[in-house]
Amino acid sequence: MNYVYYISLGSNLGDRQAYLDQAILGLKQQAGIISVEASTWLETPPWGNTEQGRFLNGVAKVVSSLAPEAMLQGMQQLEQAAGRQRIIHWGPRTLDLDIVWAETEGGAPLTVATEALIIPHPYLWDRTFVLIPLKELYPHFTFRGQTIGTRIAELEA
Ligand code: PH2
Ligand code: MG
Ligand code: MG
Repeated sequence: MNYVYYISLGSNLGDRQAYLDQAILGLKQQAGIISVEASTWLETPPWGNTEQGRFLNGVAKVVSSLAPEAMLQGMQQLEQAAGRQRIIHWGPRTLDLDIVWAETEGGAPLTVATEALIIPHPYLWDRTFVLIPLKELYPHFTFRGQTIGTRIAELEA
């Protein structure tokens, strides 16, 4: 069975575009990955901890035979390859990859709630830097009875 993962990518340190490009390339090269489609990249003000530089953000749609835990491991390898240091929670980072939404190829939503991984991402529905690129790849996405377009408009109001 294959899974469809929607992965949020972000960088606000160093050559942000290069880290993101490298991450997309790295995803494509991993075992168990069937396809990778990236959104356009957008520059966004920092959300949460606002005392840091602007981010470059996007979302990738990844079709994969890997179960969520294995998918996460591969993503963490890519973060480490980008020299990611975990010092400050929500602090500056060279590369952050988060699974924000996942479903089966048949379209059945996947939920995971372990110490290491929560799907859907707890802040999925609160962050325009995730929702705007996600809408590009998944225009008919709905969550909690609301369309993604309506939610973006609400957050931007
Ligand atoms: N990631 C965070 C915290 N704040 N803000 C923006 N604009 N983009 C991010 O990717 C981001 C953030 C924690 O993961
Ligand atoms: Mg994150
Ligand atoms: Mg993360």
